[in-house]
Amino acid sequence: MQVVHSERHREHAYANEVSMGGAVPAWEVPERAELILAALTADGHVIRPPTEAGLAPIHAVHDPAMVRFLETAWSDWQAGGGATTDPMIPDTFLHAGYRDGMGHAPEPTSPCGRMGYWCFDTATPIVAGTYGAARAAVDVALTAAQFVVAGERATYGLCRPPGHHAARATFGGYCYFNNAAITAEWLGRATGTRIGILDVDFHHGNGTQQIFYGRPDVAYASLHGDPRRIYPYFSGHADERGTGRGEGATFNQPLPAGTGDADYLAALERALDWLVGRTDGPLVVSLGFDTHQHDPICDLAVTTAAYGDHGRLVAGTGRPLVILQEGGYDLASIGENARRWLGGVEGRP
Ligand code: SP5
Ligand code: ZN
Repeated sequence: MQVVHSERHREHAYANEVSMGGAVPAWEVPERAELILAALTADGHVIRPPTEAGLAPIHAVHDPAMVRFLETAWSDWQAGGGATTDPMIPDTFLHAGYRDGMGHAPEPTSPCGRMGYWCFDTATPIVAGTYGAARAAVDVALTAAQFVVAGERATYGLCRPPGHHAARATFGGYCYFNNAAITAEWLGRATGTRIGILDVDFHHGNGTQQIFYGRPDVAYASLHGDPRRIYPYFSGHADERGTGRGEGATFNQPLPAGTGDADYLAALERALDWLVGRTDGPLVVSLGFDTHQHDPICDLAVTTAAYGDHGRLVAGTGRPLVILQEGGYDLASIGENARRWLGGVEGRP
């Protein structure tokens, strides 16, 4: 299958993220994408560079002021005397309760203030190459989507950084632009169909859900670790089903710790049935391998062999597929997991 990849992801690299107030080694590292690329190249997939899509498809989904912040954050930080090569990580956040009953806060002018205004966690640093890599990841996703519009049955975008935690006007969770949401929005306009998004990253795709929560034309289905115990904690409960005209167009399946292959596959079948019943166009897949049994920051128990079954099942819907990389942090298995998943889509053992 056509695999779209950009080397620009390498410019987005930092040593640490902050977890419960302390620096820990970063999990979302360039090697993740390099290992997937090597495995897919060895498996005979055709690797393509992205074409540049520009800002319009990003502005169709994200607040242009947040896009502007991401573009200028690093240079403003440097110009303002930050004068350090340390990654930018916020220390003060716009919590929902802060301005309860007081209306909207204006965007601050200082780099630290702006960081906390737009970013919602301490695991999503900005470095010099972050914006370029995030733009390239969007181009990767949209180029994969263009192949599907041109008639390919399935394409894979090796997006890095990932995207599904980025909402209309806030970013976090290793994500800056929501590659899957931008792609779904673009595909809906290009095809005039109702698009489905299947999110099988281990974490709830809070950003994707938020972007389409009030809309009937894009259906969102997610399987994920139960937010009562798992990041991002504040969304993904089973009773979140959309709102207004979007009522019923969101499907959430929280999963217990230790969920293994049989239970995961059964949940995946239910999510696919639901999506096929509510859409008539391509499916965008937010694909994470952090459901794997050896993932270092997650707690499910999916095996490498089972990812072939996942790909086969998703392809069995008969829908065109735009498959986009999200998370997955076990470097020992990530390449083989990707090879199996895409092999399953192509009906290979
Ligand atoms: C795209 C994606 O997979 N984003 C995930 C972001 C998770 N970020 C922080 C996770 C904090 C996990 N703390 C785990 C403690 C494990 N002992
Ligand atoms: Zn994840």
